[in-house]
Amino acid sequence: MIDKFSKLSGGARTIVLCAAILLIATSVARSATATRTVTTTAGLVTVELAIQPDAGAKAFCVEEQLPPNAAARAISSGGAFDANRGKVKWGPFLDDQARTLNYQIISTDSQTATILGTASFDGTSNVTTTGTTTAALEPSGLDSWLLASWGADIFDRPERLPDSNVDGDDFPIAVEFYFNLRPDEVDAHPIQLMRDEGSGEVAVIFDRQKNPDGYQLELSHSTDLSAWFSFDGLLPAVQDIGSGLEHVEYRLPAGEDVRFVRASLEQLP
Ligand SMILES: [Ca+2]
Repeated sequence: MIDKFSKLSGGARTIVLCAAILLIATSVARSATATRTVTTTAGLVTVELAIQPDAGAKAFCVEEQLPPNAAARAISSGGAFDANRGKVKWGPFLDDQARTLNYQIISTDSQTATILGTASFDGTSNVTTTGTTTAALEPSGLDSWLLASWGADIFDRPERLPDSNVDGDDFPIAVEFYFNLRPDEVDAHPIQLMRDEGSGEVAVIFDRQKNPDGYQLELSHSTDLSAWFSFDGLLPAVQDIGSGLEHVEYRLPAGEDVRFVRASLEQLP
């Protein structure tokens, strides 16, 4: 083929030469890389992206496509989560500097998620992100519950804070989460007391999260609202009721006509 072209006119040779330059330019652009690493620590899934633009790149953007029922939090480097499209987006970065970008994934479901991503350089060269493309996701307590209750934009709103009380009932968000109440509707007290007419025992009954995310319930009982006694030593009957919840029933011994139960929720350090 080369011999054949060499016999053509000078103009034809010029065209061949331009084609060669274009091939070189394309080759250089493809040397840019985007590499994903996924790590899980204490149930928290963190994704890290190592982005290496070509020298001389003028601008680049990076995107990650998350699976359904998942959202990104703690996004570095000015990135943002587009809840409508399920995408994490960064940029444009107006230089050719290598960057490490990261975020955490919150999921409402147990799922093995596929994560796809690209880095786009100078608006023309798209590089598919390589490296780890799957992540084992599990519901992770309060954040997963917030995501399921309100959607991904909750992480940008003050209502997510444990002490906030959006619906004006007696229960801040941490309590609504622990007992799986409705965060935007007024709830009745989640702990019920029922006297067993046969044995005279008082049942203390409630549903709660199986994964309370560091929150711990302290219960005490009284007959006169003055002297309070811990539930320590009382062994509850616990039943898995699905959806990440369990049904709990304590029994207070018979012998008292009046019972009061006091509950407080604390977050372990
Ligand atoms: Ca409520």
